[in-house]
Amino acid sequence: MERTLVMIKPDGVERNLIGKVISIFEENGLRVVALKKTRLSKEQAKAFYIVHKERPFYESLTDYMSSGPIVAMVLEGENAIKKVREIMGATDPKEAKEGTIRKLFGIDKEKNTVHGSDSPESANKEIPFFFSEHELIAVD
Ligand code: IDP
Ligand code: MG
Repeated sequence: MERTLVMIKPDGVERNLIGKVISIFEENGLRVVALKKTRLSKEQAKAFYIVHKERPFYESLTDYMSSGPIVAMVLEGENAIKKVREIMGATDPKEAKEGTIRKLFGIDKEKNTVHGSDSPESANKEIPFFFSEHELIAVD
């Protein structure tokens, strides 16, 4: 079993897609072990995306990610990290496969509705960014 950090980004929350997005993950066998709605400050968004600090989209991305509420969750399942990335689809919704969350709901390459950890190392940093150990309720 593996755990990964997922966010529903401000464009998804704003368009009332929380339930639809979580349903897609659940239908694919992933289980929710932690869940919260919150809002990132600009500083928190910059910290979360620090690996992208040299990229041209860093300022815009962190403005956007702090522009409205998000939903953060930890999902668990076999190969959860890779599975979530497949279910989300490519970063740019125009390039995402049919049926993926970003193809279904993404607006553009920035406002692409969901985030998912890209590796075990990322998940190990991103999960504690939002959740303390006692908030992670193991699936039985
Ligand atoms: P990922 O979310 O598919 O892993 P990354 O390359 O890690 O994609 O980029 C992180 C986030 O930064 C993306 O999900 C998207 O919101 C934003 N982003 C990535 N590339 C661009 C771009 O070229 N223009 C605008 N925003 C971008
Ligand atoms: Mg990434």
